[in-house]
Amino acid sequence: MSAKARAPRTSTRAPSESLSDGLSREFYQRMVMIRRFEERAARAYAEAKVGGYCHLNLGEEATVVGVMGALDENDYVYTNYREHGYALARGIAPERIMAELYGRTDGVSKGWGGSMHMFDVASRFMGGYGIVGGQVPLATGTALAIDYRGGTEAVVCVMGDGTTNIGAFHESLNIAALWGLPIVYVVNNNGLGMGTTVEQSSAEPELYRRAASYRMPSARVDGNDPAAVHAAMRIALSRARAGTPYLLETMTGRLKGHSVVDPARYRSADDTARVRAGDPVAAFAARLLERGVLTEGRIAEIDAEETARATAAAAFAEASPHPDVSTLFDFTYATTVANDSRRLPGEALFPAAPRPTIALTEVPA
Ligand SMILES: Cc1ncc(C[n+]2csc(CCOP(=O)(O)OP(=O)(O)O)c2C)c(N)n1
Ligand SMILES: [Mg+2]
Repeated sequence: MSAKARAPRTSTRAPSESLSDGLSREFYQRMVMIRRFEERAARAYAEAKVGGYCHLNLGEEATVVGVMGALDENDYVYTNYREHGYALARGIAPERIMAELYGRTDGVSKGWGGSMHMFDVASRFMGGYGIVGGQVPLATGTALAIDYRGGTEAVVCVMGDGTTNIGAFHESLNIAALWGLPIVYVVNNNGLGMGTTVEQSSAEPELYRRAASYRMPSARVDGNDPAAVHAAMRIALSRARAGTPYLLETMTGRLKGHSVVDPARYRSADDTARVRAGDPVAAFAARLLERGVLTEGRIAEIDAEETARATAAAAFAEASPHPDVSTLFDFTYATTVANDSRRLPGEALFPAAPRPTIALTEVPA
């Protein structure tokens, strides 16, 4: 691996670039699509249609759309468990994403992944990981494979603020910088890791600065502004493709609890009010209205279109069949593994080998 040019520079200044009117409208519609989808997902969860855990991108729509809008079709995407919005913005059909939440065969992971484990090779959407930081070394390995083969693709690895305290984050950034890998680490700083604030958990709370330990360029950007995120992401990607990995910190807020079942009692009323005041969907609508890019009428239409799309996705999911238990292991391992789904907890995985008989010799007194 040849050492490539690196720029040991960090910056808090977001590059200013305004989106074209057409792209602004497209980005706004995608943000509303995510908002309405996530609200519908929360309802389905409350109705016990969705099992397991369910984490939503409510409040993070501008970051999701800005990051994903900058990618090429051939780029690879890794995220954590808070991933529905990223899958939607990647162009995966809402019906397939909702069916995955419902655990049905038409789901993006054939119903076996659920909310946290969406995977779609065709769109190079590589998951969906429930272990905090689990995606970071895998994404870095993908960037290594691209570099090794001389490819032109890049990898984007999305994670939360809390993930920057996981050991694998530091190991991955170190090796990516040493070897000049084509990867952008997006740290979506929503201020909380479950109920713990960034200030309580990170000795350096300006997370983009952590990249400096690896002489990796980085920037912090307003994650509630899709145009700023998009512009910053384009710069990050062009650096990564040229062999300089990059860390982009997006400043967002979580509108709801950590997962759908979390009432978030640990949050102060002030904090909740602050996040609500920064709501990226409302803010972008107001901006586009002011610029004359959208009218009140068109905003209402988009809302109705996206509400209908989410409703249709839920109806599709409801009608999709449950997978047969005999397929439980079919898509889990690369090589065939016997379906062992009927084994009870505590039972041996393989039949016990006969115990060797040990002949005891009496020791004379
Ligand atoms: C290795 C590991 N430790 C702890 C957990 C439990 N856990 C799940 S999400 C989470 C918080 C992660 O916060 P952050 O990275 O900021 O992501 P966010 O949920 O805010 O998107 C924790 C501690 C886990 N899933 N994996
Ligand atoms: Mg967080």
